[in-house]
Order: sequence, then C-alpha cells, then structure tokens
Amino acid sequence: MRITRIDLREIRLELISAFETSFGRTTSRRIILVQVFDEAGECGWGECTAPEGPFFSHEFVDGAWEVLERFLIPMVLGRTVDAASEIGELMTRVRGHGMARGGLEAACWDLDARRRGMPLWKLVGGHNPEIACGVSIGIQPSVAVLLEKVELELAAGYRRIKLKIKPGLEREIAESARSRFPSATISVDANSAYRLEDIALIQALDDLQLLMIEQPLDADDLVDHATLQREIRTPLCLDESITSASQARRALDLGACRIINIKLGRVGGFAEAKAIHDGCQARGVPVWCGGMLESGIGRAHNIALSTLPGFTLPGDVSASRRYWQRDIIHPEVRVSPQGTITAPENPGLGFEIDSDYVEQVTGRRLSRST
Ligand code: OSB
Ligand code: MG
Repeated sequence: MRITRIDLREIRLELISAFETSFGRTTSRRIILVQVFDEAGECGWGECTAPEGPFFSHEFVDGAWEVLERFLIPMVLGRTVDAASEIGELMTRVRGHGMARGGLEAACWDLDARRRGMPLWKLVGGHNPEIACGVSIGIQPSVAVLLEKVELELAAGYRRIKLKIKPGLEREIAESARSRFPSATISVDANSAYRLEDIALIQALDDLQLLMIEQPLDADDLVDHATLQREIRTPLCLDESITSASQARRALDLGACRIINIKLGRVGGFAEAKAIHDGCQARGVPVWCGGMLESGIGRAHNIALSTLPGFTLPGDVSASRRYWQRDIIHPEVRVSPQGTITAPENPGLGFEIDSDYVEQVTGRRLSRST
C-alpha cells in the first residue's frame, strides 16, 4: 500500500468527570487524530495519545503535532509498504516520541485491515474477540466518594479496579477499598510519585492482596524498581518505564517487574506492542492494555490489541460512557454485565467514525499529500 495523503486534526472533548493522578488533574482532552489515505482513497484512522502537558512523559499534544508535521509525516508520505507492520521502521530515525509515531502507525494498521476487508483485531493476531475489562479510578476528594465509585464499577461488572495513589494517601486509599470489598481484584498506580527512600510507604501496601503496584518509581529507574521488587511480595507492574521491546527485556532481566502494562502510544505503535507481548508471552509474564483517556478511535485500537493471547489480565479499556457524553464513534464502546468488550467483526477498527461530530469538535487541521 502507498500512503498518498496524511491529515492531522486536533479535537477537543470534555471529560464527564475530572481525572486526577499523582502528576495532575485532567478535565478535558485535546486529542490529535490522524487519517492516512492510500492510492485508492481508502482511509485509516489513528489517535495520538499524547496528553495536554509533559507530565506523564516528555510527550504532549503540541510537541507531538510538531514532530508529526516536521519529521514523521515526511518519512511516511509517498512511501509504499507491503503491510502496516513495516510502517514503524520508516520512523526509527526519530528517538522517543512514541505517542506521535504510534498515532500515525496505528492509522496505517486500520487502513491495512480495511484494504484486506478484515477486522483489525484479526490482522493484529488476536484469537478471541472477547476481552476482559477493568477501570482506572482517579484520586477522589474523599474516601467515601472513592468507595461509592468502586461500588458502581464493580456492580457494572468490571473485573479489576485500579486506584490512583500518591505519597501519603496510598495506605488510606488501598486499605479502605480492600476492607470494603474483600474479594475484589484491586491494583494501585502511582505514576512515578515515589522514590526508593519511600520504601516503607510501599511496603505498607504489601498485606492488602493487591494484584499489582504500578510504576511506583521513576520511569528511567529499572534498578531501583528491581531493588523494591525484591523487598515486597506484591508484583510490580511497569507502565512509564516500558518504551520498547528492548526496555521490556531489560526490565524483566533485572527483575524490575513481574507484569507489564502495554500502551500503544507509549511504545510507538502495534509492531512494538506486539514485540513486547511476544517477549512477555515467551517468558510467562502477563501483560494488559493500558489507557490514556482515549476517544473512541484510540479505544478501538486498544480493544484490537487486547485480543492478543498474552493479554491475560483485565486492561484499562472501559466503556465510552465513563469518559464522554458523546463519543466520536458509532456504536460507542459498551461493556457487558460480565465486564467484557467484544471486538467487532467489521473491517478495520470495526466502528464507524461520526464525521459530523468530529467536524464539530475539530480545531486546527493539516493535510499533506504527494
Ligand atoms: O498511568 O495508566 C496511567 C490516564 C492518563 C495517563 C496515565 C494513566 C491513565 C490511566 C487511565 O490510568 C486509563 C484510562 O482509563 O484511559
Ligand atoms: Mg499507569
């Protein structure tokens, strides 16, 4: 397939409720959508998961736009590949900026699947279209509000509850949820808010039967994560630290984690995500699909990725209605009472793009063609 045109647009969507992590609070999202076209005018959609500010990692919306416009689009435009799996290789000269690369790469996977008339999840290599879903719950104004949210999500069927924590609040958050819901599958996510000197705070969570503790320390610190993992029974899961398949291998060789969260954007797209998945599967390490408060397009990509057989733990892939009053895809993503999403059988993403609504919420745009 030959990529003859690439369009970017920035949309703005208000979150139904603010999402707070140890690094900040998000109330609305600015999201870059990528469209790629082939010589026949067939089109694929991608979403760049870069957030509003450089607080999760170095990436953010305006930086990603700049990198896409100046460097990535010129590397892909006019090029011919046999399959979307080769697109990532065209962009390897750019260091980092996985979310910018991943948005463009994922759009090419959607295009490739549509051209072949097959659902994206099958092209990616998935076997079972039914995926297990969890939720990520931000830091709340009080324990009472938090427990109410957890109760609602468990009642909706979600199979794993992830609670955001930050220094000083970790024990209160995790213990209140554990004592109120003794048999629930619960994990916590610190988004790099701790240092190894805070080890006592992390050890205080070790008796709460948590499924995992996600990314307690710095993204670039595999060594301290390995030290911490030796001192606790609860599995560590890495998110921010895992930016590539080689970084995943190093983390596992060092014993820095026992579980890996795979995010399409953070790792630069499907080819790298699949490589991480394959490496983990070969070593018996469970993986799950993370989320970045995506619109329906990024969510649909996450659903496809989650059908790979090594995704044995529930992901942060949940229903559209938890985020948006109105999503940009039809139908919106729905979760069954059993806490599952079924990947669609239609070609490509398998969801229709609501182009009228996308137009309504579009701010700036850019189009490049051969
Ligand atoms: O660390 O997993 C994270 C959201 C934004 C940035 C980082 C993270 C998250 C989430 C939410 O946990 C996942 C989601 O519901 O999309
Ligand atoms: Mg995380």
